[in-house]
Amino acid sequence: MAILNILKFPDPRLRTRAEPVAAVDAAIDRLVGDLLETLYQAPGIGLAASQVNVHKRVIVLDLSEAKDDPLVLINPQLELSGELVETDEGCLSVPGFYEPVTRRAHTSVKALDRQGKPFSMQADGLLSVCIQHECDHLEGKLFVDYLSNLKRTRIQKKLLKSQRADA
Ligand code: QAP
Ligand code: CO
Repeated sequence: MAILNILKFPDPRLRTRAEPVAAVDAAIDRLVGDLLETLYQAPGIGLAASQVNVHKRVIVLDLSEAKDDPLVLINPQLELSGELVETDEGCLSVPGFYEPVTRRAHTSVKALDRQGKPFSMQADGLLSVCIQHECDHLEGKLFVDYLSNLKRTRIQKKLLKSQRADA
């Protein structure tokens, strides 16, 4: 397994729309393993393949305290319902920033698991928000897109500045 480099906002590659996975084969299994290792060492609660510059429809999440309960969604299809809820969201591609985002409370998901087997599930609370956030990445969308232009521009400036300092 390997720890992959996470693209940082405003890298334009984060705007790529991901392609469906045609077959859950050994290469996808390796990608899932690498995504989980990258997620755990970050550490984070969710990561989309788009964030490591692999434009395939694969996301991994783990909201457990012990980081021992991974959820893998391949080619996820979402149906949203319920009331609007506001959550402070962050993102490994937008390090150091958490801002409130409003989304639907309930998510119904159909996806393939790591073995390529179709399954469905329901989510509420933080898991629902996190699934919606990660699926947005597959469309090239980021949580900062829901913020005011002023807030987004300020975050962009600060991140570009710290990326220059890193280089
Ligand atoms: C998405 O994000 C999420 O700024 C997953 O310095 C997060 O795992 C959805 C992280 C919150 C809903 C609510 C962020 C790590 C991790 C940072 C993450 C940071 C270090 C973010
Ligand atoms: Co994110």
